[in-house]
Amino acid sequence: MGILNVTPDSFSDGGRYDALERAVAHAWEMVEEGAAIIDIGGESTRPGAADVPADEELRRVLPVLSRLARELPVPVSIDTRRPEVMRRCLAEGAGMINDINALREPGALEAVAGTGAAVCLMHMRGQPRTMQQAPHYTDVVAEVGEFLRQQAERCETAGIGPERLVLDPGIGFGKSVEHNVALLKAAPQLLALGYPLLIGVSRKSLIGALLGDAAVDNRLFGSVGAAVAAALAGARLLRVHDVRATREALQVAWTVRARADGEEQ
Ligand code: 8Y7
Repeated sequence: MGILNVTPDSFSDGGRYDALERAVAHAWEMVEEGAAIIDIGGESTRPGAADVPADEELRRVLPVLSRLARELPVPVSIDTRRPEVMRRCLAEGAGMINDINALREPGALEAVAGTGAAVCLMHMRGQPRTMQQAPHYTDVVAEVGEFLRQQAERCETAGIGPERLVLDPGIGFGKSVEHNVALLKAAPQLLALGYPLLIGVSRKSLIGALLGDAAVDNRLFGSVGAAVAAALAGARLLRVHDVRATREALQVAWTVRARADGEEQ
């Protein structure tokens, strides 16, 4: 899953892909590099980010979506928490909703249920503005797993079948470095819930911390390492900025693993 930020304040792209043509070109580039899904986001959800009103989010996302949904050979995902944005984007051809709030906003479940769209349910403790202020868990893996199980059940009850669901422990969303590492190691427990797993670690502060305070521009190799580790642990989808680097690393790691296991490639 290639990340396409259309936020003026996105921390790692610096708003460079804000303009429509550049966003479309960047999406195509990621597809040519091997992305199987493009995830468009119009609200910055980095720690400390301010809320964006729905009309502003739509103003950023819709023009890019309407081009990409028609042009791209792969599905387009919309990274949003807002039911109104979900509805408009699903009507415009989005194939997936990536919700860091796991469809908890009133109306979000209903916005998605009657469509055929896929949904990524992500765990987040607190809200982006404050979530990194001393997050506490007694057993982070059990608590995140239980949250995801409940939200998936809520979706299935509303008619969103398991084939439409993806779960994500939400690396960096209300978690310390230790919590994040524990969750990355816990892929087998999370997979036991019976849904595919999505992991997003690309350029995150976790990578910076594990490398000893590496700046955003120096997190590529660490991000690729984390993506490969997550995939080998069982993650099916990886949300990344650097598609080519990740895809090539995965291609080699996967081939070696398959051969080592004596499986077909
Ligand atoms: C994630 C995400 C972000 C993630 C899913 C960033 C929108 C922060 N992170 N969605 N979104 N999983 N599903 O650094 O980890 O990209 S925003």
